[in-house]
Amino acid sequence: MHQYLNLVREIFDNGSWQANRTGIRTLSIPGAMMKFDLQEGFPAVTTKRLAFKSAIGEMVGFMRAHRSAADFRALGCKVWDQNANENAHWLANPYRLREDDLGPVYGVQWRDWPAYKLIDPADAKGEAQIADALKRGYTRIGVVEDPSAPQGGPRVLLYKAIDQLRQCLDTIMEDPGSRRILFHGWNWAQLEEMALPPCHLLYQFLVNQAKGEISLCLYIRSNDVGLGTPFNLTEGAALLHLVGRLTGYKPRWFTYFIGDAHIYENHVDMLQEQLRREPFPAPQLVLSDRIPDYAVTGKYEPEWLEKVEPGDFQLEGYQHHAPLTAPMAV
Ligand code: THF
Repeated sequence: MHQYLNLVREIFDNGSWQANRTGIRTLSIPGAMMKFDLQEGFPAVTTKRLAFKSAIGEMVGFMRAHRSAADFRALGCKVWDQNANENAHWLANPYRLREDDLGPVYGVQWRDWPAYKLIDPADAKGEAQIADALKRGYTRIGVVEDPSAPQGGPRVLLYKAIDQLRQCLDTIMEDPGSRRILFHGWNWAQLEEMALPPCHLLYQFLVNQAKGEISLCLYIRSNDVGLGTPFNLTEGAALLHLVGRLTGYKPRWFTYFIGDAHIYENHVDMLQEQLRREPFPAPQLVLSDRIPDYAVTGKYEPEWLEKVEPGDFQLEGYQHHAPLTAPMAV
């Protein structure tokens, strides 16, 4: 994991101190990239002990569209507790439903992105549009006045929860050459309903049919390099392994783009200690045999996106230095 340490070094060398929402300053750089060949091993941080089970639990919770820190805890992941219950702004937010609620974060958008259509039934193509929407799984909610329509007038309102992740898998199976196999977390219509707007927010899969490989580009608008990056690397790589297994492709390139790459002031000691340590060789990720391998069965079973359990992911040959940790900025 020299790439991780190079990023840490680059931030120490070139970063600027910035104030932010948390009140704990960060040393930040604008824009960074890391690229991993998953055939060479799994991008686990080795210069401290990676909380692998916790990170995998978080990814499994996202795939199940969880929005409660309690659900993440039940999967072995406690990292959402503080954002759910200790941020004063969130505690005062009218959209916070109850203790442990996070709002419609990550997985809710991945699996249930709320989509609406307003169709003018009087338009020449209105009936055809409504028929098309119903065919696509939209539900007719009712008739409303559309204030944005130039002449006013009634509009048929239709709703559907879009399963972006499932859509990605279906497209990998049906149209692997597509350059549109992506899911997005940045839903402007619901940002204010979330405990935290998404940091890792754009995932794009790329298939190389000739080589039988699948790759992932991930964009993270803001990344806490001390705590968040090791988790997000683990999760993206694990997701690519899982999607590859379910669709019959070998996981290959994992490219990781960061917008604001930063080190919190109270993580400086931890990361300087990591720079003094020599990284160990990358471990291997082993997916359990329970998860059907499309390349073997020839049977497409996307329901495993929800059925998969944290224990289905194991790191083999993970050598690491002594544990180090630091507080999360809320
Ligand atoms: N807020 C901040 N400030 N940084 C983040 O990275 C972050 N996230 C998620 C939401 N808000 C964030 C939460 N992700 C840890 C790891 C990931 C987190 C938050 C915290 C953490 O404390 N890790 C410790 C212990 C983990 C454990 O034992 O479970 C570690 O040492 O790795 C970015 O997605």
